[in-house]
Amino acid sequence: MTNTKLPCSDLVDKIQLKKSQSDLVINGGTPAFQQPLHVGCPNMGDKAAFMRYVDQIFENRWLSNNGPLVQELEQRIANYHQVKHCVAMCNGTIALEIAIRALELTGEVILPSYTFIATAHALHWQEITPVFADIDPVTHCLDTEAVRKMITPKTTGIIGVHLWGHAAPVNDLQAVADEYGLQLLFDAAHAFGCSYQGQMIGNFGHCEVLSFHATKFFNTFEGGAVLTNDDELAEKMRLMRNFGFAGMDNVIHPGTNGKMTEICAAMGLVNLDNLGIVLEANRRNYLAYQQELADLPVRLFAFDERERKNYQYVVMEVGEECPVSRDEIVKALHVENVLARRYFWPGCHNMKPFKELFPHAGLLLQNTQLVADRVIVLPTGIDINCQLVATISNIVRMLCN
Ligand code: T4K
Repeated sequence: MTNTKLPCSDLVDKIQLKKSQSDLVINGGTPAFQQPLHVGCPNMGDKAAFMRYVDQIFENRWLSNNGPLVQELEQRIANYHQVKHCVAMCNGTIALEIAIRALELTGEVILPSYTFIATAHALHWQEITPVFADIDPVTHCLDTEAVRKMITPKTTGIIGVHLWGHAAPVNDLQAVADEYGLQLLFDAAHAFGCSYQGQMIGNFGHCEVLSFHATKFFNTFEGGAVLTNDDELAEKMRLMRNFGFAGMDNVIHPGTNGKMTEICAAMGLVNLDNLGIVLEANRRNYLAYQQELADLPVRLFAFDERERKNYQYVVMEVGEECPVSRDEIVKALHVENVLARRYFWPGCHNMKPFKELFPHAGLLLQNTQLVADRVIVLPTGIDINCQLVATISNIVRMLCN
């Protein structure tokens, strides 16, 4: 593991300390931070190690098409998640699309509306109707009973989303899928390195889809993968990501271009060596937020301490008991240069094209609406430290008092 120093010191030197409410920018003060603090600032490993891989790529003259670095990355990610196959792809959305096609989903597929829009787009893009089911207001993941209510004769599958890295109700969803003969897969874009009942994500449903986007716990610039224990499914997806080629001039399956490049795999290999540091920073920041926000009328999303998690998303919920609204807090944080996010407001069902296609979907999505109106995601990662967390939390405190 590389021993990279956490690069927070520059930011700490430039903090504008706030002692009273009049110091807030909304009251005429100067911003707490000179540079914007992003949710999703990339966690990057050792640059020198990356450059050594670049040299190797130039020497090999092998840039794409299942190159040696992609194969090494796949093996290491499969080992990490204790799963048989990792099929690397160019991004998480294409990985979802390929998994959906490989499972031959058609008609209607049930998923949460409270997710990143890519989950719903991946279905709609393939002329499958996304049917939005409500979530549990505590876990923010699919509510199994709500899923049951949305099943029709046209339903062919369920996509559970492990939101914030917290596992969807895997066993209950599997029981429903078995009862109705449906395919089950998981959007595990947030769940790299997380577990469910002690077993690593990647081992549930027919397959699980990871995202390695720049903003994720683990990134390959852009990238994604499907994890599965199903040999046939893995083989099918390998064909599909490479136009269906089974050797020179031999196309044996419909396909697309979902390949990961060697340069992306190089970034992944470097970032895998840095995962311990990212996890340590994320956990430290999460615990610091927990302590700093404990006495405020907000709630920090709680993770099950028995499970493995990556703490990549620090999710703060602003309830009705709070004297200021969620949107007022976000606005006040933004002018302080804390670019907190309202993920995943307003819910997929309120975005195009789904808003027009299903104008009444919200009637059955009351918990989705409630949660989407409450959540603020705060900055974390290796560029954030406890002092920055304290400053951000202090702004929230002043707004709430
Ligand atoms: N399923 C779920 C549940 C997902 O959350 C996602 C992706 C997917 C599927 C699809 O996987 P991919 O096809 O993306 O692999 C971001 C990401 O773009 C998106 O990947 C992610 N989810 C989602 C949760 O967040 P945006 O539109 O909110 O933000 P974006 O990409 O503009 O970046 C956020 C902030 O991060 C920026 O304000 C600045 C900072 N940033 C970003 C990049 C790319 C940097 O500092 N450096 C960078 O290089 O979607």
